[in-house]
Amino acid sequence: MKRVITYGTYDMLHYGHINLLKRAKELGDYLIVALSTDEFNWDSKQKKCYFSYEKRKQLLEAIRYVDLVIPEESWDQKVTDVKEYHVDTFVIGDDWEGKFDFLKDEGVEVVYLPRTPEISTTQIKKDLNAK
Ligand code: C2G
Repeated sequence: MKRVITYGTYDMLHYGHINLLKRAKELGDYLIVALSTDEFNWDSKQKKCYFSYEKRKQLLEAIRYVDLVIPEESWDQKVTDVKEYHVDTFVIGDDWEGKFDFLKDEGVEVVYLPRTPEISTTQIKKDLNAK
């Protein structure tokens, strides 16, 4: 069974997120999503989520492509995660191109997928404020 992992905040879930998760699942048989906790988002990404971790986790678990959701609490957990979950492939959007190539040293395939254009949580918030 080929195991794939990806990481993200996934706030205000939208079709760009779904496109990523769909393509990630197509790379294997089992997809793990490491979901950024509220604390990690705020402390490390200066992101304040609209939905709490629990709500974002609930939404992700309802997606047919997602098999397991685990918390992302630090930038450094990826090396231990890929070992602990016997991951074959790490995948993330190409806005992160090159940033996680160190995982290749753990024998993990690293894939950067093109982002879906014109949609982002930031854009949604901007558009709603403009109304
Ligand atoms: N994404 C996408 N197309 C968009 C928006 C997002 O493909 N229009 C992808 C991102 O590239 C990422 C995933 O959807 O792979 C989740 O996006 P975010 O929630 O913005 O994740 P991010 O804040 O980039 O967190 O350790 C890595 C970080 O946790 C990644």
